[in-house]
Amino acid sequence: MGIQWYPGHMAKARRVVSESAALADVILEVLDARVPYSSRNPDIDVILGQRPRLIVLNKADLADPAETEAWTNHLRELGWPAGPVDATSGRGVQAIVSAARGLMARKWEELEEQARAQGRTVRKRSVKALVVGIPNVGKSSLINRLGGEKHARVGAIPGITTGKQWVRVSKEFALMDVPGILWPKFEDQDVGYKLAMVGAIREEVLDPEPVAGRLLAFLLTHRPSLLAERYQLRRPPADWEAGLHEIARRRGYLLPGARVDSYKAAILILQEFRKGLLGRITLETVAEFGDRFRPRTGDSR
Ligand SMILES: Nc1nc2c(ncn2[C@@H]2O[C@H](COP(=O)(O)OP(=O)(O)OP(=O)(O)O)[C@@H](O)[C@H]2O)c(=O)[nH]1
Ligand SMILES: [Mg+2]
Repeated sequence: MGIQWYPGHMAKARRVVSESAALADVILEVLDARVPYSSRNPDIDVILGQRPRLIVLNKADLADPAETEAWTNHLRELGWPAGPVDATSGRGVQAIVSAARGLMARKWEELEEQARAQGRTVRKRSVKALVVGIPNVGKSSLINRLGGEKHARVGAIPGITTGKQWVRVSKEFALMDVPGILWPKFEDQDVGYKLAMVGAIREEVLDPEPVAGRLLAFLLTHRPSLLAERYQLRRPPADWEAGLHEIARRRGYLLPGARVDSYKAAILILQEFRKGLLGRITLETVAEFGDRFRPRTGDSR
């Protein structure tokens, strides 16, 4: 199965993000801590331009903590200010605020210097930060956390935010919430599958079986005990198809004719993975994917 998902509204969303970026002082680029590589828009530098940016590894509560720490360190070594966040509990949010303040302090210095050279003075205004990322990654949740209130609508399916909205979170900060964006083509099908696993792609356009199948194959290779525990499997299944069937049987998902309902099992596995019920799982490690991030260049800090 090929995952291709670029409905018309995505092109519009991309335009909204790009235009909004032009108005922002700082960008918060939200990645999914479980798939830092696949959740990063390959065109992000083009869309955002050279603006101060910091990387938020959200949903850290669902990811392997050791891997999230490794990713945070790796990104920082590449020159990106970065930090893990759990936008549902608010963990890590204060560190992001401090980092954003740090970025802004540098920018104010530059502006003041320029103004002095031109014999003007600059008046400090609130910082405008744009929050960008793939659908369903937690942008609106993060904004609500930063604002300490429910400003932005949040939901478990991708595509909740449709327009743009400035949210003033304090005297110091105004945040812009925009729709999540995907890119027109997944060069690497693996990226599409992972985005489907973490819930960035609308269910209506997905066949859950191959997506759950890929997840099972990953878990059978890397974390077999998690599957055995969650679904009380006596023996590790030989492959993902056997796994899917076994899980369906254990759950009593049966169809007429003594067949198992592997479709229903696939949906269950994806739902449970997304809720963290299978454990804290990172699908992309620094060891395997770290070198796909380039060092920060120019002024994109
Ligand atoms: N476990 C966990 N869930 C989160 C976290 N952040 C957000 N969520 C959940 O993820 C889902 C999507 O959150 P939103 O804040 O609506 O995501 P969004 O990026 O604004 O999504 P769109 O507007 O659709 O692009 C919701 O069910 C949130 O409760 C997090 O850090 N951890
Ligand atoms: Mg949103």
